[in-house]
Amino acid sequence: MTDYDSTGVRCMMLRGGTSRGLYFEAGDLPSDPAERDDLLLRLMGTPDPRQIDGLGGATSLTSKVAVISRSGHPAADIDYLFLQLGVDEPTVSDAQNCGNILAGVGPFAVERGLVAAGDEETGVRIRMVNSDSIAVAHFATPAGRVEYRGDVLISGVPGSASPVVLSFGDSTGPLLPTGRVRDTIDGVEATCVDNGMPVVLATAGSFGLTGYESHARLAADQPLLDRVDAFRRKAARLMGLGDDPGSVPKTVLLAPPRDGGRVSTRSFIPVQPHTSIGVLAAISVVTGMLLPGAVGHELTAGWPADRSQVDVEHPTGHLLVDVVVDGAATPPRVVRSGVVRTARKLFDGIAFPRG
Ligand code: NQM
Repeated sequence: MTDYDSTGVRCMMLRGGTSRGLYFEAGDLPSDPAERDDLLLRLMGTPDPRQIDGLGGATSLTSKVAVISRSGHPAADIDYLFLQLGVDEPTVSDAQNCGNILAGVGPFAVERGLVAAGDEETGVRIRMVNSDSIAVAHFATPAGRVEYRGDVLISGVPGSASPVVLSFGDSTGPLLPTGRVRDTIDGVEATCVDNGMPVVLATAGSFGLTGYESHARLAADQPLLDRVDAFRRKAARLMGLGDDPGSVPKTVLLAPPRDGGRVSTRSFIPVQPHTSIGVLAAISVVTGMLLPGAVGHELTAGWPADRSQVDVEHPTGHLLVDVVVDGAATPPRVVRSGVVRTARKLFDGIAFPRG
């Protein structure tokens, strides 16, 4: 049996989109999930609000893990299991996916030799184990090496980097997990939708907000956070996610755009406010809004027919998503979704768990 405390664990840290994660090859971690989770918590420095004795960054967006292996699936090159670790609670959850951490998965697979790089560009077919669905990542690999430098800017990340273009196939679960396009939860009109991320949509006004509040203002409003938590727990039951739904669903409050975008959003993941918005969350928000009868559908009236660059406003800028939905089909069907992100390798080496 490996004594990870003395050998350490091979680990790469990458920024993926607006998140940061520890990326591992599955074979470098214990195969027993309980042992693996214990090791990951000790590497991350969880539980501790400051994660002072580990590699986490003291927020949920920087307490993320990707476990990567070659795939046995005929439509995929590699398997990507996403794990969300707690910060001050010793939790490890596979209940959700993460489209930001996904941005680093293709580059990691090339770095580790799990996928052969093309001379200019590489496409990696990734099975997202959490949702059993396929994503494809395209990124630059001049002379067979991952190029991280580039001129693409994404809101919430300083500087620019090389693009990672992500496209998603069909999500396997139902798009409307409650079976309805609209529900009433705690007297609030809501739409529960899942196109890769379970989200519950409501208007900011129904929570007594404008929808333009800063992250700090929302984070300081404990009664609001309590209300969001109660709301999303009821939504979880209606969505079949059970009484202890972990990090899903995310609540996303909508307001008319005010900065040239198509909608303004404030997301809660699942209780603390997001500094921006998750990738699959934004895709699910736009998917839901496009369905006739959904909360926020009226905001789509002025949207152009081309849905390849829907601009979602969030507290620190904009996220552009590509979503085409066939809302006339029964049940409604997603034709296409995708997004452009960037990623950057931060370190590659051996990480040591705390004892
Ligand atoms: O929705 C945060 C993030 C996410 C998830 C969260 C994400 C997604 O911003 O695909 O990216 O929802 O906890 O990384």
